[in-house]
Amino acid sequence: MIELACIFTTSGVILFYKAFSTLRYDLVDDLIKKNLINERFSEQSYLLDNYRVMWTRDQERNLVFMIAYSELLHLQSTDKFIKLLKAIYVEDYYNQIKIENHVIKEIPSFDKGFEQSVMKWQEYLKVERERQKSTMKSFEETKKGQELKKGASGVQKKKPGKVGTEKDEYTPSGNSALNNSVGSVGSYNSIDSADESKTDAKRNSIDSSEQSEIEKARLLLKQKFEKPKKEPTPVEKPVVEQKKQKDKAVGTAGKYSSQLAKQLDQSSNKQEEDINLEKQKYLGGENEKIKGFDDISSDEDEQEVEKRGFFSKIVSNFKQLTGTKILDAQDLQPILDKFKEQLMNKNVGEQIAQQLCDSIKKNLINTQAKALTLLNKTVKESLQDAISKILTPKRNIDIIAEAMRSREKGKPYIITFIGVNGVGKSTNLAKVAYLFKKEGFSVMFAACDNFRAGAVEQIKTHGRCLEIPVFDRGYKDEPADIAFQAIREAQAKKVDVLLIDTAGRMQDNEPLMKQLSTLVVQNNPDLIVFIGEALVGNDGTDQLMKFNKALIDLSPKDRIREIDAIILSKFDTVDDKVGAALSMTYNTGKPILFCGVGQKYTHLKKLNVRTVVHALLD
Ligand SMILES: Nc1nc2c(ncn2[C@@H]2O[C@H](COP(=O)(O)OP(=O)(O)O)[C@@H](O)[C@H]2O)c(=O)[nH]1
Ligand SMILES: [Mg+2]
Repeated sequence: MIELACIFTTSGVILFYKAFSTLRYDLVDDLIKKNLINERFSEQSYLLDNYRVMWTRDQERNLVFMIAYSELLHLQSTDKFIKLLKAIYVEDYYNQIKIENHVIKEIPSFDKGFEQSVMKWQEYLKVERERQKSTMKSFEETKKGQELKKGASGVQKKKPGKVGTEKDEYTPSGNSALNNSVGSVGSYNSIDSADESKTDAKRNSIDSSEQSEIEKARLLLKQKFEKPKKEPTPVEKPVVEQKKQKDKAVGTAGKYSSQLAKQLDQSSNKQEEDINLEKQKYLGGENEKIKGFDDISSDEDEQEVEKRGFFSKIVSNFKQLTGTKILDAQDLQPILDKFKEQLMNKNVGEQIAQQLCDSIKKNLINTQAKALTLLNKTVKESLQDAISKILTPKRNIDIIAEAMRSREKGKPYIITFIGVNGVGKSTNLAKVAYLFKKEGFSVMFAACDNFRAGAVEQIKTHGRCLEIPVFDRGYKDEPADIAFQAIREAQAKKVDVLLIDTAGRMQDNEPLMKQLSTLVVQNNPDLIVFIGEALVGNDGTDQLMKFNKALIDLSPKDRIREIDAIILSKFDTVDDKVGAALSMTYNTGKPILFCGVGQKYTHLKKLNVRTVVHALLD
């Protein structure tokens, strides 16, 4: 739903303000600071945390129209809504502003105009939906749908509805479209402005005498708003007689009608259409080949690696050592020093790089420099050996086997996902769910991130895409209590696997870490999975270590819980990814359960030794 709508002058006078929830930011202030002061008028939308802030200007009247809404809800055609807001305000309300001696004396209430904009917007969406239904392919008809039908098992059972295009969701339709509605008399009467030409025709057909009357009124108001000699800065607020403004325009949050609230909350209306869009985003990709992650790499791949950069360099360095000479420590040292340096350039921590070099050294001493094939093999095997030692720490975790054991005992297997904001906790939780479903387990989600606006809806979306039930208690209850109730529900419904989503938090925020530790201690999940981003390198290790320490420090001495495993997300977005992967495990002893290699549910892969060796030698 729309969280905020505001209309203000470029000199900072608020003409209308309506907030539908308690916002964590002063979005108006943020917009002014970030964009308007810097005269970034070309941009018309940006993201602040979860809020999509969208605005448009009426240059002629020095007005700014802005709306904000949760990005996660994917509201459609919000650019249309802002256009309507602007058109209605300019046509019917702007003229009612009373100004005397450069002081605003009276601001009209825009509540009705706002409701009218919402209504028009809804009508427009309805027409659009009908139009899409008649022109769009069903999901099954699309290429992805066909692939999915062939490849996926058990996820896409129900007959899907119609889909729209992702592009339609929240991208403003561009400058020209927005500008079209500036001061366009009567343009808001036309709902069908998907066909802009119709609107134009309407515009042109307006009676010219009426047009000139409006033009006159406009001119008059423009004069009224003519700036005083001293130019005010965009945020400088002129003196305003606040009383009327206060009563009528400002602070009306909470007073909107329930009918309006329903219209604003489109989440149920658009479920059908949107869920197919979401499915397109997350499902599919089963047959996709992801570089470095195929379990069996072909001989060709192997030869490619051997021919390329890093590996061939080391080997050719060894080759330069003369003939039948038996290699000793002295021969190897300069080459290994170089190798170490290159590993460190690939983001591998120094200690790890040293360990890898030591391992090669140990295996190469006393071999003959001449035997090149042997050299190739030895370097590679030494690396494999050393890397598998690092990647296979104390506890090797097989979640499928563990879940099976729980199922045999008649208990749900419970995993809690933790980590800082935006690392991919919810997305990877959904990927793990997909994996479990494919293996025939019944799954349930617990929506325990009830801190970030829209987080519950995000999990519900995944739930709908995967046909997995979601246990949620909205945004009020304590996460630990929600988890507790979810576990009871999972037990009662004999669900095999319960996946608990939690809110992101910074590792140094003690109250929030305490909250997390309470959730963990009270509910004792089978597995605590830390989600870290592959791209943050050393910071990821720091986050992981601090999360782990906080859990240990904040749990009671007789029930200490630690992080059990790591999922490294966004592996697909970095080149020197293996450095972070090795460091995290090396420094903490926690195994890497999976790597997230994209946004689809199938983009979850096991990090095997071969992948790392390839990446290091590439
Ligand atoms: N490229 C890529 N994007 C990812 C991956 N995992 C998550 N994301 C994206 O990262 C963003 C944040 O993910 P989300 O699950 O909401 O993070 P959370 O705040 O930790 O729950 C979303 O846009 C995801 O699609 C991944 O493995 N690769
Ligand atoms: Mg999340």
